[in-house]
Amino acid sequence: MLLRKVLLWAAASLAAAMVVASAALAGGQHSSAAVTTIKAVQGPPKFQINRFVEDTLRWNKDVYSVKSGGTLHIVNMAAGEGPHTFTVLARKDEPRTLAALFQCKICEKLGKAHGADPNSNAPPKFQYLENGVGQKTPPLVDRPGDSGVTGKGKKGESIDLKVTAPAGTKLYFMCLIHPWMQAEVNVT
Ligand SMILES: [Cu+2]
Repeated sequence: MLLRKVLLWAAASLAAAMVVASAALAGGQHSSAAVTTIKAVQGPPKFQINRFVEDTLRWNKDVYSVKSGGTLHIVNMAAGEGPHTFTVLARKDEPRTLAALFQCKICEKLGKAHGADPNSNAPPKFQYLENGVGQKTPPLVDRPGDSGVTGKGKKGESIDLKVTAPAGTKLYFMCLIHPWMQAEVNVT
């Protein structure tokens, strides 16, 4: 793969809150719904012999929209490379160069806060972070350091995060495990 997995870890437990999932299915693809679905997806790898192999793992969109007070439904539809994290970060902390992707400082810092051991596949101690601090319950999403792991790394696993940031906020987010997975949420 072009970019290695930065951290190898899986979630301790599945999120219990599955109620919102059905609401997400019913909600469809409105641009600013009460429930916005964010999917980790992956197409077939692109490659050219003796040149490169390209990892196509990504979020299904670059820009999402959610109402303040609404819910983000994060789904792992790309479990071939384990779980994903939805992690809000300051724009200045987004890795934007190849070197920054390979040596992702914010990923190391927040991976540590999750209680992940980069040298093992053991589940992280905390599935969630609130403002950069590990906890077992989902954060209220409104600022950098709010984070959740999708699960153990199985296809279809999901978490639901309530957005409390006021309308007009732009939330930049990434996956700590695959740092090129970056997108944003506009709160309306
Ligand atoms: Cu990921």
